Amino acid sequence: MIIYRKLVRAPLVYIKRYYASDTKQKLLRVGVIGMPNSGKSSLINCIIQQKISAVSHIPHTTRISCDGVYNIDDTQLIFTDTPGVVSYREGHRLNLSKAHIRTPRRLDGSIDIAAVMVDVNHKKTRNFIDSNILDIIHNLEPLPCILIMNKVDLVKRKEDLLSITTLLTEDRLKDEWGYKPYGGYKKFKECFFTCAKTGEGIDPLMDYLISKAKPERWIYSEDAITDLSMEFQISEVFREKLLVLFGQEIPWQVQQETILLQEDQDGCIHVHQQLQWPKKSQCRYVESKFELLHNESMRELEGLLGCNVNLNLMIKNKKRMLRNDYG
Ligand SMILES: Nc1nc2c(ncn2[C@@H]2O[C@H](COP(=O)(O)OP(=O)(O)O)[C@@H](O)[C@H]2O)c(=O)[nH]1
Ligand SMILES: [Mg+2]
Repeated sequence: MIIYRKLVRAPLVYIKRYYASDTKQKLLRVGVIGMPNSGKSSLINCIIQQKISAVSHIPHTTRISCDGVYNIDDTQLIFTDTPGVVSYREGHRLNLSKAHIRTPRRLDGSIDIAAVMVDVNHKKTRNFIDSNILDIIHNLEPLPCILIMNKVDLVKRKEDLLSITTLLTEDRLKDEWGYKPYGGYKKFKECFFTCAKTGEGIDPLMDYLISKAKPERWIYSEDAITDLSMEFQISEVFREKLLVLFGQEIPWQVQQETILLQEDQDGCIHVHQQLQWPKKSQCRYVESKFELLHNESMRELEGLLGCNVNLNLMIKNKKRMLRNDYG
């Protein structure tokens, strides 16, 4: 029987250096940074082949940084997913937490290489590297930095990729009026074209990263794939579904709690998840799509836990429970 009650990170054992008998271990820690919605979480999920970070079309889906771990032969690659980079002013306007804004700016010392992700389908932002991101990579110097141009599947005129690459690999110049409207960073060590949805273009990226790993002891054990606790991953499943189904304030004002996780004799896991909102109208709105939310979440949980799941989803406001025991 497994029972989790608090939203906690994985046990320290994963975070401590993993001392295995093999001394030939190699390690590379990759910090993935970029504008919101460029596909950072999708890329890491695609590499790890498991959803460890919530993904949605809504910016700022990723709120905290987390690690995705990929082990191959004697090499461990650790991908640190980060919230999308925003300026302090924009962050305050959107009411994002300080941690959310600061996380991508605090990678120094915890990564060996920075991977800057750009959405090449976004016509307004694909011709330049955002000034906040430039500041981050300049601060990380002399750490190597690579460019990942994502969402190539959505670019109809493939020849556009050539001009975008040229612009992004030239320094973005700055004068007394600020940065020029196009340009990027001359010192990118390598550029990659990827589609994080299908995995296209990931192999050359992985080959490159594996070749850059240095002899060092692994940080995570062989079977760890993330530093997030199972309970956190479960709560992210619901948050992602809320973002995809509702948008607006519904996903942002929810209070989530996994009350109980229990495995029965047949190997089916019973998940009791409580979602709570301050207003009754919000609960009623969620109620209107309850079945969809329940079924989609259960399907995703079965993939995550690798077994049958019985989901008891409770939607509450502060005073009374509106729906109970759907599972
Ligand atoms: N078509 C397409 N969509 C993508 C690709 N990568 C990410 N997306 C979509 O872009 C949106 C934002 O992705 P997400 O990984 O959450 O971006 P993040 O904010 O940078 O972590 C989601 O709707 C993804 O499904 C891609 O390569 N191709
Ligand atoms: Mg993300």
